[in-house]
Amino acid sequence: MRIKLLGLIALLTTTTGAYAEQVCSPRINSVTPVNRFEISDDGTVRDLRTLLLWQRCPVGYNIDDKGTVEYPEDDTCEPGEQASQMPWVDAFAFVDENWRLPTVKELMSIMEYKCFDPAMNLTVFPEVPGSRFWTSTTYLKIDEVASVDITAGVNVVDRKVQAENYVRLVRDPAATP
Ligand SMILES: [Ca+2]
Repeated sequence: MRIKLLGLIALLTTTTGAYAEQVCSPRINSVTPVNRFEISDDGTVRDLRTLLLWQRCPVGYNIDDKGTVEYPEDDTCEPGEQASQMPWVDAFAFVDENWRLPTVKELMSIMEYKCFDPAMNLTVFPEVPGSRFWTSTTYLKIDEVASVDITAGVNVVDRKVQAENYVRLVRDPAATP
């Protein structure tokens, strides 16, 4: 047990690099297998369980399918011109009549608990260097918002103005033609 714990500490302390190595447990069943999703060639993905439509990359990144639309395993999120990590208020510049910030419950619904760093299916949602994503879920304390740290797939609390997090937009099924 002690050795396992030390191993975990070593793992946590060595994952400060931009692209850390994702670790997945073969003993835990995947909750976000690829077949739960319908990946489109426009950078969006439909979650067939919740019917929500997600952007595969955060705001500020563009999907690169590497010329193989039918093979999502090699897809990456490439940084574009826009800033990608921003204060909570700035996220609303990317919201329109269709795309919005997810609630904390919605964002937690695409976490993959089989994996750590990040706790996400990287075929469906390609990796980016940071780990915290904004949600639309606010608290009674006026300057605090729920965000999700995808390293372990946990709900955390961030300050609206001081923190700079990623934005992954979501769209309701009814808003999709
Ligand atoms: Ca591809």
